[in-house]
Amino acid sequence: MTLIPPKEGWVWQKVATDEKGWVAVATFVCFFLFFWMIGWHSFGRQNPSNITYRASVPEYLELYNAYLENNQVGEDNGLPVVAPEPGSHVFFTARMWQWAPVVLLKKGETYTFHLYSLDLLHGFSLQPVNMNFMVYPGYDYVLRFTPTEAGEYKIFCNEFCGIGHHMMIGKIIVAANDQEYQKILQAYESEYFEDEGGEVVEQEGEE
Ligand SMILES: [Cu+2]
Repeated sequence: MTLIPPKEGWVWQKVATDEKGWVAVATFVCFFLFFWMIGWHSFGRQNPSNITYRASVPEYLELYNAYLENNQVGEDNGLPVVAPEPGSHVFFTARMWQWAPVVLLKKGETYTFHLYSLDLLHGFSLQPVNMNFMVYPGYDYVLRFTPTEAGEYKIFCNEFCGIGHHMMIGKIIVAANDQEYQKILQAYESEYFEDEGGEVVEQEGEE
């Protein structure tokens, strides 16, 4: 016999004083945190609430592919690289198991990100700034991002999405100034456009 039932009527026995104290403490903490759930939106530097649109996979892919076609400047480990204009929209896709494209940004400029999952639930965890968003399939999540630090940011998928989940890491490069931006951009462009047999100078001259 592993369990002995307590004596009948135990429910009506008096509660010890220290136990009452703990119940009071727990109740206080519950209410305190409950109200802070609302308070943190104002005081806690929470992630910005985002605009969300419904979009089917073909609809979003059309946008995404057109975006890449017009903006791709290079390739990084097999992923397309884009260098969006400050203030412009950047289209991301999540799929098993990659975040694409790699994005080159300028410090202090604001960009509008679109996050979309092509298959199942993924996470957008931007580090080291620690901005975290859930990305459900079927929705285009819009958020504004202004990098305040230069350097390499990583996008980790923080929703378990299968066997390759831990390798699902995207990249955002933030250049400190115009000079650095041009340097990184040119490094990507020279490699990329050379591969395609074109010349960088001509490509730029056509526009
Ligand atoms: Cu994922």
